[in-house]
Amino acid sequence: MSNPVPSELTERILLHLESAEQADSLRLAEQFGIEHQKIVGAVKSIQAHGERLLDVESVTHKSLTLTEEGQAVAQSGSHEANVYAAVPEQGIGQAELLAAGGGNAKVGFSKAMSQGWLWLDKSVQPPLVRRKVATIVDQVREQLLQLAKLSDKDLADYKKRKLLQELSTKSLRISKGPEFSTTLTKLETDLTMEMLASGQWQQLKFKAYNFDALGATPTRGQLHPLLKVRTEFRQIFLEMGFSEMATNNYVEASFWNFDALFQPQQHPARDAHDTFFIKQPALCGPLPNDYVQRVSTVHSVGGYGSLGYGYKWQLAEAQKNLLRTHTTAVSARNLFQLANRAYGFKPAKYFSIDKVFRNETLDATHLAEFHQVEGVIAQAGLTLADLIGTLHEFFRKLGISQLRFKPTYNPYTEPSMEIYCYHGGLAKWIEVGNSGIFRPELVRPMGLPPDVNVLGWGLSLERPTMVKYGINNIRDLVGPKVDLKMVEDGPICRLDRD
Ligand code: FB9
Repeated sequence: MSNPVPSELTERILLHLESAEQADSLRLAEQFGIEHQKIVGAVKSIQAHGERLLDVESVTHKSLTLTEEGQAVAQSGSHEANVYAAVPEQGIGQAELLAAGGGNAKVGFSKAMSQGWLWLDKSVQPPLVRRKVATIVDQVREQLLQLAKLSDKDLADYKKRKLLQELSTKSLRISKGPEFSTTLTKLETDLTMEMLASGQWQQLKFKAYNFDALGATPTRGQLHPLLKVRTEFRQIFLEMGFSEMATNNYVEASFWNFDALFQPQQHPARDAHDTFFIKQPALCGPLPNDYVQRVSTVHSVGGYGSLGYGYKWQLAEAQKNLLRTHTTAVSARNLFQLANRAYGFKPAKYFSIDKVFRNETLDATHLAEFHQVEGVIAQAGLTLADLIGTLHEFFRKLGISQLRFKPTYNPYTEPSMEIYCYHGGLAKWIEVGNSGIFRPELVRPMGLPPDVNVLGWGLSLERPTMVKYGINNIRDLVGPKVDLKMVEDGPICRLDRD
């Protein structure tokens, strides 16, 4: 609590006003011989008292004062007068004159020349500076000593010569308010039972409610920015008619994470450098046999128009448990369900947003886990145009309109495209995801009808959250080093607004 304003100062001001009607805080300060700030503090506490004892308006006083240089000129003469004074009868070399005259000699010399006080005698070598007039009047100095008489033109000129500066000081003009009194009666801030019972409340003065006062922010939970962005993504998918896939299984069988997605067993992503394999339980539970058979076949000898990979597919490899490396494994499970529904295939739109794990080299934007956002659409006759159209609609809802697509390779989609957007804030094109049409070697063994195509795309949750919240290092977003204040003060997230 700052040092309380001595109540008598408030009373002194009120008493002063009793007779003066109105006053200026700067004048009062001089009069009371008290710092101006104290007066302002006292006025503020009278204002905060609750009743309108005073009317207060802030006024700005513009005053012209001499600058340091101006004071020097007023004290010891203008630069030109000093230069003139330094010119001896017999004249003096210009260089010597300027050297002797200090920092302002140059200005002074040109002013003295322009005033016609000096002239340069070039008839001698070196040329000599000589006096042109016997005496001078240092008008500048004169004028700076009596500012009040100066014309606006001169004032402006001296301001330009940085001899004068305009100072603006703020003060308070105070006058009696509608509830003026010379005493600050203590205002009650609480209506107590006793006051009511005794009826005393009728004599008392109560402090007015200040409805502008900000309430104390209740300590409350706060959603982590990632969860706010997840909510926005969910909203977008639901608006586009997608339903969310269950993703509550971080541990996945290699079969669903890789084999079902037609990712060959010797693919580099399948070794422990990229994937976290589970030691206990090392192997998964039972897999749907006939489907496993079809997957084994398509890997080894192909089918559905594919040559396959031509290697001996191992069930043991497919049974290895791992931490899923993408939620596309979840899509595989759901597409298999869709293909084997009791009532046969029906068009479907699924999405998932959950954690995936990759044994990657850690850097400012990569951790060993991130949240993948994925969308898949299964329907007869879908084309690449449908995928591009859907991506435009999806990213439009993310507030992103300019998209570019770059062909890429994924083991489970053909054609595949990386998605780029032009990000106005970052003023550059950034990669915002990956997409493609799932290969027949993936969808056909599942039992999906031959005319059904499945589109898919994916991105991360962390990247858009970092861009949205202006976070450059992923460790400031997730992990032990996160500043909870960042979470507490995180603004609401509207992806479609900048
Ligand atoms: O999120 C990514 N970038 C991104 C996304 C949004 C964004 O929002 C800003 C407000 C505008 C900013 C950036 N990326 C995908 C692109 C890169 O960051 C990339 O370097 C990192 N990627 C992750 C994988 O890293 C190995 C992001 C992650 C990713 C990549 C691909 C998929 C999912 C996540 C996929 C897929 C897929 C493809 C076909 C079919 C089904 C799924």
